[in-house]
Amino acid sequence: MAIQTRKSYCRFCHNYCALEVDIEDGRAVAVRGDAGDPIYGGYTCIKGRQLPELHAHPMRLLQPHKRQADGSFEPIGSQQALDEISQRVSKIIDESGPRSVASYCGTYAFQNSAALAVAKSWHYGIGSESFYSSVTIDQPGKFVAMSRAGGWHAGGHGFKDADVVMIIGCNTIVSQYSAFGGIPPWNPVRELNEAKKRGLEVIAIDPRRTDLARRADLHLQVRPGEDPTLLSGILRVILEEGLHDKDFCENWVEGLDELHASVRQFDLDYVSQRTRVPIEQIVAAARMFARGRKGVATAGTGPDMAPRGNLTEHLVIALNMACGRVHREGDRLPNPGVLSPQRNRRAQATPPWPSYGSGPRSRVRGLGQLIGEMPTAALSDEILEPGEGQVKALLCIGGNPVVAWPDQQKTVRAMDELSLLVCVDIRISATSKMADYVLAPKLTLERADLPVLCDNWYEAAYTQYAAPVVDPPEGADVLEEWELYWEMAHRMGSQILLPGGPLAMDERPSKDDVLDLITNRKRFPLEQIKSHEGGHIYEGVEEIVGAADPDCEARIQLAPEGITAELAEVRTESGVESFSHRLISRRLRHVYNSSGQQLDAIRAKGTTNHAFINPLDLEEVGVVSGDILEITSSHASILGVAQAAADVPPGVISMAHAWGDPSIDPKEVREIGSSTNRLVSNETDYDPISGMARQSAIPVNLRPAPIR
Ligand SMILES: Nc1nc2c(c(=O)[nH]1)N[C@H]1C(S)=C(S)[C@@H](COP(=O)(O)OP(=O)(O)OC[C@H]3O[C@@H](n4cnc5c(=O)[nH]c(N)nc54)[C@H](O)[C@@H]3O)O[C@H]1N2
Ligand SMILES: Nc1nc2c(c(=O)[nH]1)N[C@H]1C(S)=C(S)[C@@H](COP(=O)(O)OP(=O)(O)OC[C@H]3O[C@@H](n4cnc5c(=O)[nH]c(N)nc54)[C@H](O)[C@@H]3O)O[C@H]1N2
Ligand code: SF4
Ligand SMILES: [Mo]
Repeated sequence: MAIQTRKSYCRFCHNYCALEVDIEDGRAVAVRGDAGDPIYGGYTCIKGRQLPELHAHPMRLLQPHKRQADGSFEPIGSQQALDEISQRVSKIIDESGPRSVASYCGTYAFQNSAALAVAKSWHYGIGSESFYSSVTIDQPGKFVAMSRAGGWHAGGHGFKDADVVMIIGCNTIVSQYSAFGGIPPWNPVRELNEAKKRGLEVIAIDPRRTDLARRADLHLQVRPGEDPTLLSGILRVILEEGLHDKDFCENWVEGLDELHASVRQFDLDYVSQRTRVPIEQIVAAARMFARGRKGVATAGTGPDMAPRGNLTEHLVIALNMACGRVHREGDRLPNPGVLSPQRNRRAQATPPWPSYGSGPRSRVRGLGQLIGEMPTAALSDEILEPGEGQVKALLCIGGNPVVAWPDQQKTVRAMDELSLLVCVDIRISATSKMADYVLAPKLTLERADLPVLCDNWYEAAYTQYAAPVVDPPEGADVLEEWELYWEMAHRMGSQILLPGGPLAMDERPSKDDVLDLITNRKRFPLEQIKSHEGGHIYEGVEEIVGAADPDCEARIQLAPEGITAELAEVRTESGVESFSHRLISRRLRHVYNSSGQQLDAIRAKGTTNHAFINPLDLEEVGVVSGDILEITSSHASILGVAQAAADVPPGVISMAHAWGDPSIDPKEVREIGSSTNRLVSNETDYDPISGMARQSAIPVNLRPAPIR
């Protein structure tokens, strides 16, 4: 049979690379980057290239499965499973109230462009505040900081015309992730090389000499967890030397003097000794950053998972705002968003907005909602803690709590305690193997989607619609993540209200209907977007930044409540502890958190999450590459396969999360890796607003494992 080629985009990660898919006999046989795509230009990575294998993989669940009395799983028809799940959910609501039913939307809920909106609205419809997602264990500090400081209506400078970027603990070249002005992730090496040709200067702040740090003009090899001190030192130099944008600060900023007084306490001897960054480099970074006319500082997961992520993110805002790194009147905004509404941006500040502190509270540690979501770092406690509001049912959508949440052993106890655990997962994972029902999802090439998540990350007015290009394998009984919620609402008589209106409840709507209601204020009708096969740049979307409203009284707050006190507290710390190393998180190119570890081409790249460590440290501990280390925090121990790595400085160990299994047999660490979240406590070292536990810069000791 002839091969047919269709366009689609990859959803293995959130980068959404434009693809061409070869289809033979109704099955995808090959994928490659769409070389004609105006944004991606043919880019793909090893993970995306496995889509054909993934769709046909023997581990892939093709039917829902139900746990039996003896603990085994048996296939069950989807309508039967949905009837039973709806009945059990209704019963739990009747007995314990709507709050006892929770959803956790993990990374693959973000990859299906309808899942999050429908899940959230379903919760609203049944009156349950227990909506959780991976956002609150990712970089919650960004939301806390933005809401305290306020912002700039026309947005901050982007990468494309920046003279300088400061990238703090973000490794886009591997993660394809880039927040607020970092390296465009579509083809990061190409983007970086082109920008360097036009003169861009790059400052990387990372304990590890990463792929990005090697290409940077300046690499500050900060001690893990010491970003608040380092950024305070950098700000101190900028403000002491008067390198900030005084006009901008005078007109639009409040609290600069208080912030200056706070960072003045961070004398460079102290900063250097605590962060292990030489004084000359701190001064050079401050001058390089402030010298550029346009530029941006941005942070990733590393510093946001280390202690005081909110403060780090505040200092990032302070660096950008003190240097006036925002779009001004008359600036051209090439992409205010294609799927988003026109906003008529103005060159003015926006006031602080309350993203936390109101609404329902968590029952533990005084935590509450952040951006309308309950804090995932406390969900295991909400399940284990008896009493009014205890979570009894969990719908886990494309997530893997047992390896991703802080405190693995507590998470396992929580999954065990639930009256009902439903997972929508492509496979039997460390979490779904504990479920009562595992529902089998449709995969990427079988689904329609729009890149809602990154609509205004693109630096051109670009979007792409993916049509389903293959059917699920014959005999499969699969559904989409959002369809679970629709089917429950349909049976339970509740509503799902999307931004564009309610979903029809008598007959299941099409995916296009759902996408249309989610993106109801898009610039172009869905039919027009669908008429372009593949990605397309749209004309007439760009905006020119307008003048400030003369009555605008909003100012960016550089010293909002809590900041000066927290900086004073940091200044009193020595940074010394009784552990030899700090364990930092990282991403591996060939896997996506716990996804991909099962595929052949990926397993050929490695079957474990190595403990990367400096050769000098290896020698000191008395092991060689390939030996097994025992890694012990104040909370627990794990095993890790040692791997000498010159890019990791002494005193640091670098390991990816989301590997292994809680019931790991020590002999299996080479085959399935181990979970760094076993080392983490969510009760002793956590953020008081988001509950974010210390999931990077974890103090640990090392020794050769008793078992080799
Ligand atoms: N120590 C430490 N902990 C961390 C982090 C860290 O850096 N260090 N990072 C944190 C961050 S940033 C995040 S986002 C979280 C991630 O947390 P999670 O999202 O909970 O973890 P994942 O491993 O990404 O889980 C994805 C699950 O989706 C399944 N899956 C794969 N494809 C599909 C699909 O097409 N559909 C469906 N329905 N399911 C699918 C996979 O089998 C897997 O079980 O972890 C956090 N935890
Ligand atoms: N290939 C691949 N891509 C992924 C993922 C994956 O698992 N694999 N995961 C996805 C997810 S869920 C997310 S949220 C994004 C995250 O995207 P990124 O934030 O870019 O994640 P990382 O690549 O882990 O980069 C974090 C960097 O922080 C450094 N770091 C660790 N601790 C500290 C610290 O205390 N201070 C400083 N300054 N740096 C520190 C680490 O050395 C690392 O280089 O990536 C996504 N993309
Ligand atoms: S970077 Fe790789 S995994 Fe991510 S969308 Fe592109 S091809 Fe897929
Ligand atoms: Mo993430």
